[in-house]
Amino acid sequence: MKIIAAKKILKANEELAGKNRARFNQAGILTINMVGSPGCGKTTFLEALVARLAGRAAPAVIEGDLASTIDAQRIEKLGVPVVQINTEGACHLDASMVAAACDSLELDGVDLLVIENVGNLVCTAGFDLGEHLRIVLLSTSEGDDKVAKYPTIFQKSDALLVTKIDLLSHGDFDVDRVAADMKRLAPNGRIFHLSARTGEGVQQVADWLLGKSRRREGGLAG
Ligand SMILES: Nc1nc2c(ncn2[C@@H]2O[C@H](COP(=O)(O)OP(=O)(O)OP(=O)(O)O)[C@@H](O)[C@H]2O)c(=O)[nH]1
Ligand SMILES: [Mg+2]
Repeated sequence: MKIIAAKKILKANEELAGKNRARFNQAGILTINMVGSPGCGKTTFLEALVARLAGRAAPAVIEGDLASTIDAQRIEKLGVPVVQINTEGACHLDASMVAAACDSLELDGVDLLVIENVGNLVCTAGFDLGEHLRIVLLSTSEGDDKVAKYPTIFQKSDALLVTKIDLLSHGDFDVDRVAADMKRLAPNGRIFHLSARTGEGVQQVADWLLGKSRRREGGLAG
């Protein structure tokens, strides 16, 4: 019987992720790995973000889901280049899937590549895709204990987007508790509060990403 150690698989993924990152660096593309539970608002945020990038940066999107092209269709409607990855059961994207998706995306002229990972707060934490930034979304309807209960993904993220803040008055979500837990796990992580429904807070995230993107164009890509 052959046994392949998980460590080996992770090492192979790391190597491929490094190749992806080198490819993005060479093309001057800022790449974002967007993670969060099913339904936390990833695609809706992305739709709102695309509207705020208009005329300022050219985005492209890779959508990851177990099945269906529902999210890719939503992005395609906005006129943004998009590829859908169907993992057929796998609970996260990996670097080889992203490399394959990039081969079928026209990346010339793209400034910002957003990868919407499979909805999952656990498995997505272990797999580098070759991104420059990892952004984790947590919606106010999921509960304010989630950062403490699923620490790894938050620890490994550059920013936390607390989404659906328009629902705050309908529940007991404590934004201060979440911010304190995030600060403890990722002291340098940025925290944004937004509602893709009302648009509140989306511009701040767009400006932050554009700032990062411009720095890459300025030759700081590494
Ligand atoms: N009230 C409110 N609802 C939102 C907001 N953003 C998203 N939703 C709703 O939340 C549901 C899920 O949103 P999606 O954007 O599809 O979530 P997702 O994270 O992309 O879901 P998966 O791709 O399946 O993991 C939809 O019914 C959205 O309309 C928001 O800011 N406020
Ligand atoms: Mg989605």
